[in-house]
Amino acid sequence: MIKEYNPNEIEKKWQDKWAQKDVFKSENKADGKENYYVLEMFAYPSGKLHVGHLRNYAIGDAIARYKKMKGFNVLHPFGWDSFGLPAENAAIDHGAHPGKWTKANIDNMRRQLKLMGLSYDWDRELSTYTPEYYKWNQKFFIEMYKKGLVYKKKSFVNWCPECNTVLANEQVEDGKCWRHSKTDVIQKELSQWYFKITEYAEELLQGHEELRGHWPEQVLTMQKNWIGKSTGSEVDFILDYKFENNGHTHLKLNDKGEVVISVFTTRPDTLYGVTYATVAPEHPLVEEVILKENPGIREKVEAMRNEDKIARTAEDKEKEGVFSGLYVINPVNGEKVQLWVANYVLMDYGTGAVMAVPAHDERDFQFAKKYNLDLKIVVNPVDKNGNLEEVSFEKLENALTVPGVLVNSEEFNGLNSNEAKEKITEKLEKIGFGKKTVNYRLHDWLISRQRYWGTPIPVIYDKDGNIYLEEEENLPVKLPTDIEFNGKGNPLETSEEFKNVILPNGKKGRRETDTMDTFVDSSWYYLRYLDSHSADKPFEKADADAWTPVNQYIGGIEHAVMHLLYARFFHKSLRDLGYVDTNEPFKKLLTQGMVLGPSFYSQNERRYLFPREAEFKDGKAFSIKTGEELVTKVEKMSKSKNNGVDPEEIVKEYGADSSRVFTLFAAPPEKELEWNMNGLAGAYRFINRLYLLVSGTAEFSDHNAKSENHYGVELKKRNQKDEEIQKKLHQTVKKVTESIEDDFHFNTAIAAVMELLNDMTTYKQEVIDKDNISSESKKIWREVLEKTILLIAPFAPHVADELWAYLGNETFTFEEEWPKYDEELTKDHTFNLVIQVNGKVRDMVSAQIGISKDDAEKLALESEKAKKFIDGKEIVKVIVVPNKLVNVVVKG
Ligand code: ANZ
Ligand code: ZN
Repeated sequence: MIKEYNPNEIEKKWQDKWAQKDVFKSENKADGKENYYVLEMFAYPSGKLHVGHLRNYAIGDAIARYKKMKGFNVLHPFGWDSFGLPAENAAIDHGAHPGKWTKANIDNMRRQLKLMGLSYDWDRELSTYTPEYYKWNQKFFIEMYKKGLVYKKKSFVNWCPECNTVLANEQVEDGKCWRHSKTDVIQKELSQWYFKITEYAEELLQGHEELRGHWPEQVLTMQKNWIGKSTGSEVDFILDYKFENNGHTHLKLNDKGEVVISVFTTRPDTLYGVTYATVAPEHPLVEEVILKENPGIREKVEAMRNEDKIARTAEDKEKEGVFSGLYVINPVNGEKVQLWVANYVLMDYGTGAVMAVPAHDERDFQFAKKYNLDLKIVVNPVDKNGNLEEVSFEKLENALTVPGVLVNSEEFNGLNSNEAKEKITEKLEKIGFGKKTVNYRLHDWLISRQRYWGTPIPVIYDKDGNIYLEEEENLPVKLPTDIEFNGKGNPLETSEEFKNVILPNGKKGRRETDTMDTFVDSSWYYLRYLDSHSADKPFEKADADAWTPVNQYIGGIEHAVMHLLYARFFHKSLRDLGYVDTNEPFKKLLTQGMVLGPSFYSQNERRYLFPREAEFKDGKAFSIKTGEELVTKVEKMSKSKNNGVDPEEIVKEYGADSSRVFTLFAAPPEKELEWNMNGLAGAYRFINRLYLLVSGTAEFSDHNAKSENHYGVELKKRNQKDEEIQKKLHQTVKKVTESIEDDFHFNTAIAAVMELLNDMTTYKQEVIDKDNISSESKKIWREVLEKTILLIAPFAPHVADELWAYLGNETFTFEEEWPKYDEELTKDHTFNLVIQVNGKVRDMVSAQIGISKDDAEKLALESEKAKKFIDGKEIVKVIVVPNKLVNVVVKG
């Protein structure tokens, strides 16, 4: 009986059955099975799924189902990254409490996810906005504080006027807010909370060795650049100034009470070329000494402080500075050089002070030129032949930044730059004016935010501002609900009940109103899934050791230096707090490519039109309303370009299976995916064909043939067509398995099944549709149908289960074993035997591999085509190359 393929009906039916039978429930331990943890990055509950989600989850689900069928104990959970600003903004705009908005969004997105038929173990679902979750953020914060991994510090920080909160460095992109690409981030001096990620800088870098080959190299490079390790020397210059120490200084003093200005340099070989020195406008020397001695330059200094920090160091940005009126002394030659305050020196890199070598550093060069400062060449570049090139100062247009041979450098003259770096640093160490050091661009992670919708920081202050950690038995410190969302300042400040607390000593205290960066929430959620509902532990250590690092993590590249670096830091901190023994959170990382769609821009209307507003002629797009030809592009799907598609509508129209098959088939997971309605329709037709073929021919297959005994097929009894379809089947099983094992190349896997389906259609016409089907053919057909269904089960699970049941099976494909192939059956058993006469090819015939020399000779002599050249002539000899050719040599 042939039925209509009706995805909506089939999908609903199987989703209900899976839920009823709790098929996707997973156990932390399964005897005799190896664990496999597959994790898609959890979702921010914006309210609706987008196509990027669909792709991410289709990939993750295919992996989870495949690994389950391969016999692993699979963990595949889902949750919600549900703190953050949008909920608060919605509260300001619509008056709904952030919690209500968030919950409604989660409910809707969970409903949409369920339409996709994903194999999540929903019992493990977690949501970071719940006190049951964020309680553990607070506990970790307290333990990290006690271990010195959390501290509070006053400094200049990034402030987004739009977000109304500070931002971590990672959240500033080209001087703009990561959430507000048009808003300049400004600098504010504030007292903020930090996680000491810099303590792990070296380990985070070294850890890349464990990840190399398993993470995209691009992500490792981005992290490496972000960590920014730089090896060099610290050199101490003495300030030529009599400093009165009042006991409150932040300056570095030597035992003679002199002020020491340490600089960080990667080029100690240029130390004799120093002609001036600079400090950052934020350097403590500026307030403590320079502006006291020289109050007239305050305005200039403050203007520099207010400049954008990123622009300040950009190559093409004009350097600004002002002479401090003071001098410092070069430790190797005793030379007195001017000390300047300069905008291109940053306080939070190195020591905040620089020894300037205009002859060999480009920024110093530009600065010196502008302010008429001296240049002194101390490194002569070596040309290719090793000869010194004469360089004079007048000829210079740029700094000489390449290494070379030292000149004007006393006893170091003649050394090359590398030797000189070592030797000069050795000298500094000997005289006590410097040492080798390593610097990292990575800064501590600023985690406090002046917002409501985040984890409250578990800290109380007394009236003098002393810090008290909240008692552990009082955790969680819950977010209060008596809050005004008026869009002004931090909403938590409006709750008297939250702010005012009594300290353990009975005195009045004030609760910290800053909350944690939401990246804290996402730094350890993969561990919480192991015990999502436990009230007295974040998770069990034994589980954490058994399940981390996560075998396969899947998400977007945009998290390369935020989430993925923070989580690695957190995992290592938790290890050092005794929570887990492993070093890394994620063993393998797959960054899925973006989803692109065609966009249609109207130059007249200056906006992107929706596809429904366009009509198409000769591959061009025109506005339906005005007829104007539109600018078409294929670009990342986004709301602002009106080129997105709604996954829910797609699923309603074509079914979840077709949508999943299309996204997996159209591109390998790591590459960009061009959304294409024809492709989607193609996926639908493929499933439809498979559905009709299986449901239309199942009755002609041998229902008693079981996989356990290789479907009872006796190889010798197969006819040519049986042999061919079975060979194709086994080749396909092999191809699909290998494609999945090769970094989850589902696209080639699905392509292989499509090819198989073509052969199956031919076999159906030539064998199954005929009247007397042999019993061997029936067994083989059974094998073909069953294995094909199992092969597509990870991609199109609903229709797979439907057809599986149609064949009379009572299990779910999810519980079945992944189909096996027999290497022997994948091989070709025939080959094309080339027949030559006197070395010229005259014919080609099909022969069994391993055919004997005599039989091969016989085939050649029987060939009609060859005969024409042999008959009537004398056969001198017959040469046979096994499994290749026969050459008949004739005379006359
Ligand atoms: C003298 C010198 C001579 C330098 C020379 C370079 C070339 P990386 O490689 O990025 O680590 N520097 C040090 N601290 C700085 C700060 N806080 N703000 C701005 N610039 C700073 O760069 C290290 C080099 O950048 C250091 O080496 C220093 O200039 C400058 F021919 O010292 B160098
Ligand atoms: Zn912002």
